[in-house]
Amino acid sequence: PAVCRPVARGTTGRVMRPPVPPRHTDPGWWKTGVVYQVYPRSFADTTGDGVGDLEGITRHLDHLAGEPGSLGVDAIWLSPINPSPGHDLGYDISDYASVDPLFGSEADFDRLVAEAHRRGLKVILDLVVNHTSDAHSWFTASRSSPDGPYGNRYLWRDPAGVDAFGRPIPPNNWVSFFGGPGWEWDPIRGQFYQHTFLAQQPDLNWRDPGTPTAVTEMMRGWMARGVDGFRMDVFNALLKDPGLRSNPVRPGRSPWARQVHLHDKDQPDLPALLASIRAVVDEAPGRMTVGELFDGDVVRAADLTTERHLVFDFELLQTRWSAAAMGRAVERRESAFGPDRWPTVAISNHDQPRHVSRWSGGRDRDALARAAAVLLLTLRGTPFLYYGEELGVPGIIVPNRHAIDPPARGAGPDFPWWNRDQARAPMPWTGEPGAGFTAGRPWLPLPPDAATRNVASQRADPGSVLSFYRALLRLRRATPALHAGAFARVPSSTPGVLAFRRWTPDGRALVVLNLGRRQVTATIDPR
Ligand code: TEU
Repeated sequence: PAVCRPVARGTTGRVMRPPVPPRHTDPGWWKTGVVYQVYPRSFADTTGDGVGDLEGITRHLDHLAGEPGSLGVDAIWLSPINPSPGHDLGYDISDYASVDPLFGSEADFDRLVAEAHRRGLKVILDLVVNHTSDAHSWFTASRSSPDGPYGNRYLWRDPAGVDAFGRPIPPNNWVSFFGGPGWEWDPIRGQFYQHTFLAQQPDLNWRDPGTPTAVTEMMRGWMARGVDGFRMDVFNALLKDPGLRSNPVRPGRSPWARQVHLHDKDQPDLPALLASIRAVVDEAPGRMTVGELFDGDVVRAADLTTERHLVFDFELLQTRWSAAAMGRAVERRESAFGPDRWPTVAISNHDQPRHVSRWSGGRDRDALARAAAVLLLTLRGTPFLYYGEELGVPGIIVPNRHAIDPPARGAGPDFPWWNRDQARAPMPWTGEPGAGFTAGRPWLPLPPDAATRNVASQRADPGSVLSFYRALLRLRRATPALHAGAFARVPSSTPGVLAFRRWTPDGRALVVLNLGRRQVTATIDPR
């Protein structure tokens, strides 16, 4: 079995020092804290419709913070809660200013924020502004009145010509990340519109001055209701090449991979746009953003990171569970970010296979879950913990023909796609039939082992994955080296072992992980 020690003692002595750094040196919750990602559909259903809701989140806040038995995280990030036709399950928003009735009322949201704040939890919303839903009133107005105030709000273009059958040809070669062309012909306007994701997710034109004005006004509205930050969906794709030039092509496994994405994302004027959006967030202290890097590497993630504004990179998420590979990934991150920029640590989210299933490869799942917890919570950076990982929940199996995730339904040999339903199963709270998640029929199957692997059973078991997370989070909070310290790898010649040190001027920690399949005795020289 994989053996892990949350924080080992080095040959040089004890690692745990008294907590509480002086307040003036505390760089902020966004840096030292731990963010817990809630996928609202799957957290807790209080109405019996089988879909999670805001009231369900509020009722379970004690699981996260505020009482002695809580996990002990610092913030929650809610995947989108705005009204949406649901083609991409909330990532296609039809009204930015309100709460989807599927999840409850405006009052439910305000109560959730108040109850979270009462427990010291910050609240981060998902800001999905690369695109809207095609049901958004901006799009309806844009497609019907090219000369009206919303005429330029999306990326409309005339066809490049017509094909042999008289059908309009798209303006350039861009493709959708979710398969198929990146342009959709709109018979109402008689033009194509561009979409990086589904045709029901038209991309906003961020070069139309109306777009930043409307989006920042909307952000101010949520901040006025107490929101502490935003996770910015595919934030490096907001701006496109003004001339909409075709991308260069290259060999690859899918249409998306067969292009160099020179012109449909990562434009030179992106940092200036981000600075203006981040300035709005910084209008009051204590707020942050985390940008989701879309299809880019860790160097790009580091480039776009600034003070108080984090970026998700997917280096660790895409690395296999081996000490050598993980060690290299960690070093690439460290050298890209350098000592002055602060990374994030994410090993699972709503788009990726759950790491327990992705990495276990026949290993003991609980041991893997614990070792992964150590990685998540002791590397340098702000950890983002995906709901259910604290129980070691495995992925569920949903065949593509039953998939709810839209790109999975279009998967094929030229469009390989991981069915994201598999990471979105309802949270198991109890061993009862609906797992304490719902009194009705859950929108996705419950995890297969929900009857035994759930919050109630793990709370009562000091040897559970949940108890391990809780203890580790407590240790992390009490140890400045772990939540704020510098990082360096410690060499080990023992196969399977990954070791590193973390330190501040007045405390240090040594972390030793066994990623191998066998129990080993490692000699570590922490120097
Ligand atoms: O995801 C963008 C996205 O597809 C990438 O994060 C991708 O998973 C990564 O590059 C690895 O291949 C965001 C949301 O997280 C996702 O749920 C939405 O479907 C998508 O944007 C569109 O809004």
